[in-house]
Amino acid sequence: MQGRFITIEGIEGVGKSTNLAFVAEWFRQQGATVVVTREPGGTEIGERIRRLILDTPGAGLSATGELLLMFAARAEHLHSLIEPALQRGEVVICDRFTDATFAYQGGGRELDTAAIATLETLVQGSLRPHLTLLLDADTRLSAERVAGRGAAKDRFEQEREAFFGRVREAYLQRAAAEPQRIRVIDASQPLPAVQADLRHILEKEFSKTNK
Ligand code: Z5A
Repeated sequence: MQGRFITIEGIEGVGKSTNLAFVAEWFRQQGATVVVTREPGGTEIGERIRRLILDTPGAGLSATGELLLMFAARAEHLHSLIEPALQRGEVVICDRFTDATFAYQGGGRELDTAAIATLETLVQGSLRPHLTLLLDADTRLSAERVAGRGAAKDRFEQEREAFFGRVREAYLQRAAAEPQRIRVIDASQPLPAVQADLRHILEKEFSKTNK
């Protein structure tokens, strides 16, 4: 199988981590070498930037500072992990990528999306995910799932419902603009139904007979 770049997106608690493992296992069963990673993070520098972003109290980090840190982490991630793995022909599955920047910093923080697009080109050149799996659920359900985990809240999880409403809307607008790349999955369904939808998409896009 050729190098493939798959990203998983959605608002908090929709099941990205849960389903990332499912998607990775599906590719392994196809005989692929799989690299699982996340953003912000994925490299030593990226994980340090992640802690800076998620743990710094709200007033301590401006929206523009947050945006630039996301792309700084991404530049390191692409350079030292994602691009080399794709060049080796591996499948990279990433928990969030630049669609999250358009959704959170563009939609949620209301920063200029044209500026985000400029940074995207600067950092990534023409590299874009081959497939993006957007897990979609309403903000109340996602907040319930996050609360159900009982862990301490990071900077984003402390945001209000309206913030996540804008984030969700920005994701859905991106999916409507790029339906071939971004596939929307109803994440409010029971997990077996979510995974049946994921399997269906993966089989259509990547199963051995389709290569
Ligand atoms: N961020 C940004 O602003 N800009 C960017 O460019 C990037 C990121 C890249 C960290 O992301 C933050 O960074 C993120 C946006 C910002 N903040 N927020 N919000 P993260 O991915 O690490 O954080 P997260 O979105 O909060 O992820 P999460 O909390 O790990 O959620 P998840 O991975 O989507 O969900 P989960 O842990 O798999 O599932 C949540 C619970 O629901 C869990 O108990 C599951 O067992 C349960 N679950 C999952 N699916 C189901 C179904 N179908 N039915 C019932 N229960 C389910």
